[in-house]
Amino acid sequence: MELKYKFPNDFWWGSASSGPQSEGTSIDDGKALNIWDYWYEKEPYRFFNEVGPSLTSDFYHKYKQDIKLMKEIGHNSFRFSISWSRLIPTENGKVNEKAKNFYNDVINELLANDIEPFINLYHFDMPLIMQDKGGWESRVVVNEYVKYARVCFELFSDRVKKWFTFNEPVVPVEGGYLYDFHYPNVVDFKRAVQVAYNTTIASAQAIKEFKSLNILNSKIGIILNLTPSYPRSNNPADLKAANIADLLFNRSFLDPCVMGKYPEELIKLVKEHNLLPDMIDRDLQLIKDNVVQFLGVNYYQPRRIKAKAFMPNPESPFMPDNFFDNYEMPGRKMNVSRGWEIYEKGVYDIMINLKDNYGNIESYISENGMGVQNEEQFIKDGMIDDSYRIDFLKGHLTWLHKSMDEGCNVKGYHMWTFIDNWSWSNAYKNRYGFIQLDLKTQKRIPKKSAYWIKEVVKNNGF
Ligand code: BGP
Repeated sequence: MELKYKFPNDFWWGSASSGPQSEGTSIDDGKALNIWDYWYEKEPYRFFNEVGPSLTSDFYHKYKQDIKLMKEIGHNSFRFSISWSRLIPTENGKVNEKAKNFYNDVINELLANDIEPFINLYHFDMPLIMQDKGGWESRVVVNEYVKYARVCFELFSDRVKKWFTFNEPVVPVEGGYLYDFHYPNVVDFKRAVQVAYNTTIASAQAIKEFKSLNILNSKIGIILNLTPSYPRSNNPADLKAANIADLLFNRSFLDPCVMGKYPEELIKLVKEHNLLPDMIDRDLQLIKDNVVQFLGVNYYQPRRIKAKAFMPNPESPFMPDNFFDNYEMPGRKMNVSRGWEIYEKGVYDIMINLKDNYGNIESYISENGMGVQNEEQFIKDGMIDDSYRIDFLKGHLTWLHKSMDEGCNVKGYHMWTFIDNWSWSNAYKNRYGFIQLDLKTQKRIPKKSAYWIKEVVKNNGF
């Protein structure tokens, strides 16, 4: 078959998922509460149709079935996360044997099916006991996280060779400390900056631990959601606003994690507004010495920015949005279910930026996907015809391929996600999977896109 877009033979094809969104059995087998379990207990009305994280797609019990399906649709790699509150449920630091067995079984099952496990250590799921100590605002919690990371490396790195310290660390900052969509629902820019800073320290410290173990043929990185900030126009006011959004939401993590230092402009901005976090002398050296060895890029949507139209209300909390307005570009293509713009070229722009300004660090698309509501309406002969998802995939893969043609160091593409999963406060509103999950029966039914990706992987292109 004549292929228009051919990918390298060792390209990582697969998908990504996370513990809190797929494992279910939230507090069974010795698992302790994390902030999602707790928040749902306290305020179930904050979750779509009041569906919480206790069952999800029950990966905890159904992992064998799921891994078999992954194999069937051609996965050669799969990223999941370890749940800190499952592995180390109490303050004494003791490992939960049942959790250890579960993760060992998952890893072994993946390897037996020739699927390489990529493990992420933290996917928005702060253990409640750690949140009670101050969460990411506290250095005590940073140290506890580093101990937990070390336990994971020691338990699993004989078989797991790709590790990540965090998934999208800026999201808990935005959700939990600025915009009220994660627990603890704080709205406070200064505390948000402290949380962001401490997360970066935690990541660097975990990388230091990892390197000290000299694990053969392995590497450790971080997963960042990079949302290119496109200015409305070339008007200097728009350019300035877009640059600030980029500094706050992309470069605040990208620069320290990949280049080992914060952008001067960001430091200046933070200082000018009295937002500087508490720091310890050796921190900056730690960051410098422990950059990531590769990078996962999550990409869903661009950020479009214009200069602020009005003066902010001086009585309302000081926020990142004091510096810019979001811009709704006329004619933009939308995924209306999620309310996110679809802009396939974003993938290319991100990769070119990494090539030109970040040493062409080895990277891959670690999440990209399309959450659609009421997918049952597209059922034809018992199968969801998600042709819109296939178009979405094609569009993004085409631009990714172009970036590779132009020399970007891209190693793979993981879709979000394998099976419809629990999407935080959106719960099961929008469905992302290659595989449909029947919530009532827990039955797994491949969608059209599952058959499409299977062919793509088989041919290494399309
Ligand atoms: C990313 C997260 C995932 C996933 C995805 C889709 O930010 O890493 O956990 O949820 O976005 O977003 P949502 O579930 O909010 O629709």
